[in-house]
Amino acid sequence: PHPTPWWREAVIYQVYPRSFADSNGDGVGDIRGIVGKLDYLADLGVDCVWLSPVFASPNVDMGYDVSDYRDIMAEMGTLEDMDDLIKGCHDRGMRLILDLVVNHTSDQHEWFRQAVADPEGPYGDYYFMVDGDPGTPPNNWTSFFSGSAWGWNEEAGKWVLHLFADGQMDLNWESDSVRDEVADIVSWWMKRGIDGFRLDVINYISKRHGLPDGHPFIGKLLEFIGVEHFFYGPRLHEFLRGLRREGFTRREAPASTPRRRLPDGTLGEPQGPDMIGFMVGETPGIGMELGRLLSGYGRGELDLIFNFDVLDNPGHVRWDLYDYQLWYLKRFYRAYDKHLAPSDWIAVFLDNHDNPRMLSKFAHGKESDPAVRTAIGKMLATIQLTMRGTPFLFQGQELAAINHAFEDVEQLRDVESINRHASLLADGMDPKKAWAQILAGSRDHSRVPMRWTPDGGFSDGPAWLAGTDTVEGFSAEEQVADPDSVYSWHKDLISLRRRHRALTIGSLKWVHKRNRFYFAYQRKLGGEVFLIECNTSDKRRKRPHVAGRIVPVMGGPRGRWMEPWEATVSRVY
Ligand code: TEU
Ligand code: CA
Repeated sequence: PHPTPWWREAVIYQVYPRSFADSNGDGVGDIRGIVGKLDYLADLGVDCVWLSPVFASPNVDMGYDVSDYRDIMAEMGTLEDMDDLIKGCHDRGMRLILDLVVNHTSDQHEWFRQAVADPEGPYGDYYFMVDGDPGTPPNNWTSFFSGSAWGWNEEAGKWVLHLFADGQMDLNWESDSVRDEVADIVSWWMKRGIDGFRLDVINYISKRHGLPDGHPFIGKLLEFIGVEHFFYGPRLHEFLRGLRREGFTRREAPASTPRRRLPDGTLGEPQGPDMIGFMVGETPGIGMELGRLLSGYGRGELDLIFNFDVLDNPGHVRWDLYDYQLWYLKRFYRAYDKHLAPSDWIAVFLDNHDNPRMLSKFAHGKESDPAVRTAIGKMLATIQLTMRGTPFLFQGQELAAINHAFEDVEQLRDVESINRHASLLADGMDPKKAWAQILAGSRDHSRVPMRWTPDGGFSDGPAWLAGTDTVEGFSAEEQVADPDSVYSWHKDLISLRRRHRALTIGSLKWVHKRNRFYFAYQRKLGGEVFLIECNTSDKRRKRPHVAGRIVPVMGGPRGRWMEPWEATVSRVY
């Protein structure tokens, strides 16, 4: 039998560095700021930290447009700071993974500059540069950030493909040199001590040969034209296997390795390096079946993928203002459970930097009530931290962070929101309606600065993105001090997981599986059985009967009635 890979038992915490902690008062979060909060993360009990991009970047898309993969963004610090961060994580028993954005580079990247300066030269095939008439793009593909996916480049006198913003140029993975460069970047960071990467839109890297027009009907369904030609391209599996083999497989010893964290939370000796860096793929639109092919155990591709189907009810997109029906969450995880082989594993996430807060989606307008906020915050934590899979928390979830009441597009900083708003208006949409859409779906909701103290505490200066929660009791300082807070609930659950592997690698069996509101299952390993029970509705409901002697561990007592959004974790004897 194979040993369980570390990431199957880990709790991973996503940091959005720009909004986490600012060490020098310029309003932009930085690496020193994160170093200063490592004890906070270690106390919470997370096993691995994932940083959204910190590489050199002109920040057209907040770091998802990289101009140098071997350097740190000026306002975030230096490579030395990064080395301190790696070591600081490892010394506390945490791993550190970075964000690899290699479907595209910034137009400021040296490769792109060389490519446009000399399209016949060595960098000429690094991008999709196509001859044509400046009035007609090579195909009908649209950009995820509005308009055509093609931009006319004056210098090269060619069209260049960008699936995202104007300055995010798609790399041509058909070029052997591109694949070698990416593998070298990964090895370089792995040697510095990084434990793996989250791979940005990694399922988009192989484009159908000839770049044919997208089908207009599919385009209408998906809202973007051309997706069927690159969301699962012909050479995707081959490229992923190559990257794992050439980049993620260690050939050199890393500069540092994480200390082992023991079940009681104390630290042991440093561990030997992982032979293969961890790979979690961001894979929009991939679904369960294709997701299995990309991340199946032993396939030599990705370790995990993110399946975004959980984020919205069927028939809705994130720009719709609607009440998310929580029964769908149960259906989603049950479907997964039915589809998966015992060797499969999933990433369990609810929030990230690309979405409004799920807590707000679930609260149906009631999240301003602190009791509702706390109840839903604990319930979501319970599901996320006891479901069979690897939980990915996003910063602020442990504080029950909610959406921010932005008042005007001028307050937003995200290129997607800003472009979309402009394009809706240009299409003649009523301004009120356009703003309602943006307010429902803007990625900036999750990007407002972390609230460390009641007054903010993120920075001594004005933050790059305004919007601090002001509700009493929900800053990190207050939450840490309160044993009944959402933060403490997270911390207790994480500690419980570490002491009882039934909650991580144990089997999962649904209880009353057809009940729409009773989200309940047992986790079992050897003789140990846990029962997790959540009432995912906003009404009191009678607790269904479960056999056995049931002793609450968290959230008891188990009354005859379950309160709205109540969650309990019990032992079953
Ligand atoms: O996101 C890719 C992605 O497809 C979406 O989730 C994205 O937010 C967009 O709204 C599509 O409609 C990744 C990153 O997570 C995101 O922050 C980047 O902007 C994007 O790739 C480009 O690198
Ligand atoms: Ca700063």
